[in-house]
Amino acid sequence: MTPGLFESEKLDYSWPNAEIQYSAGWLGKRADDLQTQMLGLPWQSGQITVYGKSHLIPRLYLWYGDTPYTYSGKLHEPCAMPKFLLNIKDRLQDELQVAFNSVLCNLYRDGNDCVGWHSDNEKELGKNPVIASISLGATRKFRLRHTSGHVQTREFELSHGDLLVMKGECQKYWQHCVPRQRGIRQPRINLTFRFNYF
Ligand SMILES: O=C(O)CCC(=O)C(=O)O
Repeated sequence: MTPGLFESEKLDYSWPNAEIQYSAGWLGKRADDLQTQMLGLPWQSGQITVYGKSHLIPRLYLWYGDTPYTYSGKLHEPCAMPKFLLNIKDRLQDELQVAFNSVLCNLYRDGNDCVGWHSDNEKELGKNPVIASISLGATRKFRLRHTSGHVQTREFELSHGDLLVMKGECQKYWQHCVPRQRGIRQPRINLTFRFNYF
């Protein structure tokens, strides 16, 4: 039986106007094959400039979508999603009743790879975007903090096959990150489906 969305293990953390929905093992048995398919894709590395100095982004990434997308200072042309990602997108759209037209994929090669505090608040994502995030491979921490004073925080351990959805004013009032966890030797893949207006 395919697990229903948020059916068995549902955790909803609601803050005024910002909501996180978490579904453990949402992908079910599909997770293993999807991980293998994702690892076979042509992952890219990128650079960021901080205080005038160029650094390698500490993870690999891929972009698929119907629109162009600027990531790490580089314009990515529209690029059709492989069929196996279109299938995941369709399932998300059905279950969440939200349209997605793109996916940003991250490959954390091991616990040294990470993403720092940020919000997905690019203009192209529109007001209050719904971001559906799927995890594969190694379990990693996913932290959130409120932008005002960073006092309110929340932490999830995201594991193979899990789905976490950020919606409402999450991107306006909250930041998220995947911190370094140096003991982790296994890769983790993250897929964040979104609607990009460009
Ligand atoms: O890897 C994750 O769970 C989060 C990725 C992320 O924050 C992003 O791509 O903006």
